[in-house]
Amino acid sequence: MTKRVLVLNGPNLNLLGTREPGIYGSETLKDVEIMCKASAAELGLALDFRQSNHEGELVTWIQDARKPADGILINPAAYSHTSVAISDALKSVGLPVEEVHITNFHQREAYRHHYSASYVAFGGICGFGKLEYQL
Ligand code: CA2
Repeated sequence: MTKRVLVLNGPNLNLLGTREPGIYGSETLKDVEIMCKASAAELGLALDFRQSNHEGELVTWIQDARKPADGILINPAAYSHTSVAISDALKSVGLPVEEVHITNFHQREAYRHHYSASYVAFGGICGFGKLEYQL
């Protein structure tokens, strides 16, 4: 049976490719979605790719993923460092979770060094740019 992956992107990732290209690169979120869908097609995965600027909406999507998804790939963006709600939702849904980050936030401001979502993820990678989503 085809495995279904829910790909979630947190706040401001809709701005990818439009601002701060020195940090986040010049590809847009649409480019990332196209790349992910191409990889998913090769691997025989079905992908549902979403972005929200709202913590509660991300929480609801995670809660609702139990039936329509087999796993979650998430870049919680700034909520990575603050959101107990997203962490709790990821834990409660009972699906395998992988956390990705475009930048190596360990080399950035101290307030980015704590991340709560990863307590739940089976793995997490950062610093490989948009390639991470494919990895
Ligand atoms: O490196 C990542 O993927 C981050 O999750 C990106 C978040 C940041 O808060 C995390 O510490 C690390 C920020 C996403 C904002 O994306 C923008 C894209 C273009 C222009 C401005 C923001």
